[in-house]
Amino acid sequence: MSELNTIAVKILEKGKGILAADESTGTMTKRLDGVNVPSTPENRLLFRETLFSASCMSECIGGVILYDETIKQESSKRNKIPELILEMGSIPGIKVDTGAKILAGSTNEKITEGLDGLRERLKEYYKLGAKFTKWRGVYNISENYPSKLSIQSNAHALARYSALVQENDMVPIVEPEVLMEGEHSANDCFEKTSEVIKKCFEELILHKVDLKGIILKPNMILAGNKSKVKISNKEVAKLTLKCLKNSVPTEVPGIAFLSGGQSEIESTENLDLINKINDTDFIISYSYGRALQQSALKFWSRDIDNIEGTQEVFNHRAKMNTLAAQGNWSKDLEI
Ligand code: 5MM
Repeated sequence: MSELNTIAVKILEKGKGILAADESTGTMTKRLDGVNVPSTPENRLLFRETLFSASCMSECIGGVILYDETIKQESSKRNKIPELILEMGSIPGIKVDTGAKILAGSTNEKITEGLDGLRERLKEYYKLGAKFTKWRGVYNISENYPSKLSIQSNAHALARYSALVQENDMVPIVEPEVLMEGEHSANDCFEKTSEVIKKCFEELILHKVDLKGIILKPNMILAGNKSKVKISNKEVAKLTLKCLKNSVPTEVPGIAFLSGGQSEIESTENLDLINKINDTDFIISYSYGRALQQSALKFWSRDIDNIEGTQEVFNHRAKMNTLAAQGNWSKDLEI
């Protein structure tokens, strides 16, 4: 087993998943505004340190994706955040893209940037303790989208990013996110997501990326949030697994879903149903941002000094998702 494969498997072993705490300052400010907490570097750190010191970190959270600001911050005990994460039994990672910008040639779509100077930034993050990285491409579905141009250019960027990350001895998380916003059907989502993922792997192979040393972070197959026709959770699980079986090479060790705007319970339930029918060798787990943090953030905002109470809320959510990643969750475990 290669070293990168060992890291990828370790992050997702035994039902563990990933905490996506890599909100850029703009996004984190929106989240904090939403609960009336001022978005200062101190408050952003306090909330995140509260999560990173919770007991679920050792049993449930195999890896944490950090943002540039956080990886360089010091915890209240004066150790660096990546050290705190390691001490808690988890693995630190870092978001390395610099955001999605308007794609020239297709003004309604986006291309993720951040390749310029990436090799140098990766070396710095490696020294700071990162063992894995993340890059997210975004695609929207409507009559003419995603365009071939957006599918091709984002896949190319994801592959160039992945090759550079592996060159620097870290595991790339490859995140092509087909957004839930829109009127499209689950079938449209199935077709577009399959096309997007297949193109990503075509480019990853062309760029000689070792597929055993990556983690794929896709969306689940869902009907658009404005679609009149919804499908059942069982149907979501079936279509999602079918899409992965058709488009992901078997060498890939692990798949960790994004939650993409689903509620906490819905993303847990869908993950559980997928694992209940998982007949592949892929480890299928979670890499949730909102679906792991929402309740904890709400609780914390009422009293930002209530560390233990906030951790309890976070521990519960992480535990539920770790059960779901093993197909062992049921609704009556929710409190
Ligand atoms: C945590 O949010 C990440 C994006 O932050 P920016 O938009 O500020 O760059 C995002 O990539 C996240 O990691 C994934 O979308 C998964 O998060 P959700 O909330 O969809 O599970």
